[in-house]
Amino acid sequence: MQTRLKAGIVGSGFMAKVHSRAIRNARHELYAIASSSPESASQAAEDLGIARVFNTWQELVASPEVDVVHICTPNELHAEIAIAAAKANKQIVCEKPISVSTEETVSIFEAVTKSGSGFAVPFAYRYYPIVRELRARLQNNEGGSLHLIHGNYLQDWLAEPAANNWRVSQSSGGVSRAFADVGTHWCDLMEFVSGDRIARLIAHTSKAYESRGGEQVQTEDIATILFETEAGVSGSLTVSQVSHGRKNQLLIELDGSKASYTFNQEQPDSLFVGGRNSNQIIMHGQETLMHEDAKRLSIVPSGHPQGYQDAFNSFIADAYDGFQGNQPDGVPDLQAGMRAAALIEAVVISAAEKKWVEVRDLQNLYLTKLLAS
Ligand code: SOE
Repeated sequence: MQTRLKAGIVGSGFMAKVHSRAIRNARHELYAIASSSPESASQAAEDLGIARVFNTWQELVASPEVDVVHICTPNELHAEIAIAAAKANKQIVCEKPISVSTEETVSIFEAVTKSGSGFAVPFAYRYYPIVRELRARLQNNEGGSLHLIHGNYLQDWLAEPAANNWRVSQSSGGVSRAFADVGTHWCDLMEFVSGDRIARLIAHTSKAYESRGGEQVQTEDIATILFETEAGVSGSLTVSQVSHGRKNQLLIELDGSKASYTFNQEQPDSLFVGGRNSNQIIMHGQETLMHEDAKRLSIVPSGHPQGYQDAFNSFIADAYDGFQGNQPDGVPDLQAGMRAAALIEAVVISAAEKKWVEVRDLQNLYLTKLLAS
């Protein structure tokens, strides 16, 4: 029997709204909110129907009533809030990227490991039923041995030169922007479905505009990456937030010796399965999917589209299930957050030094150091 946990959200933007719907959908209590000011917190509380407003995030984290802290602020605040929440023995859901530097990520890792807090990171694209079906087919070797993985993550919300956002600034968003913001989603999904990991990469980053709204642009609009996985698979990734007409296209293609697979987040109810003699389109639905992990997340019959919020709802439901001692399959946890930090670090170094860079295994490196200390 699940306990009804009380959630406190820090932040009042687009992601805070997505989190709030998912918390309610999972039948937990949307208890409180704090934001950059009491006024914005009060407005969000009214919009979202939240009873309790805290004037500061510190008060929310310190409240004995709050069980789970959701960090939905600009990236620069993630580490400070996550560390405080860990020290207050809260469960934590922290938006990606979990910090603006590897150093901050390690500090989070140490605080969360010491406190034993649950920690989930919304790499929620793992929760489309079709993604679980793809993962199961790859795990069953139905595609044969993979020899190529490629794709892109293309958006256009920054395609106009006047468009700006806190993510563009290094101080509030971090040294990397396009790759850290969405390239990490692509990498997480690729490693999740394939069971393989990027061992080394070479990256090139660029800006579409040198300034936005009169401010100098410090972070990349575009990242183009070649990589090799630990299993020796070749890969490529293009990330752009300035590609007109591409709203949120996370496209991943995995080509094996027996079949190829294509998943496109903008058409998340179908999986393309390529073959020499014929191709298939697999649709989501209890009666069409073959694997239990996919059926579990398929909450309406085939032909009824499931979307992003449905995937996010499933992510939160599983994260909270994990906070209560169960172990649902595939929850993106602190290790996923650290993995993203290692990839961001490699992309930033490679782009600056124009060379191939090995991706560090931060989790094992710092767990070893922590246990030795
Ligand atoms: C903006 O690029 C953004 O909101 C990302 O921050 C999210 O992680 C992604 O899911 C949608 O686009």
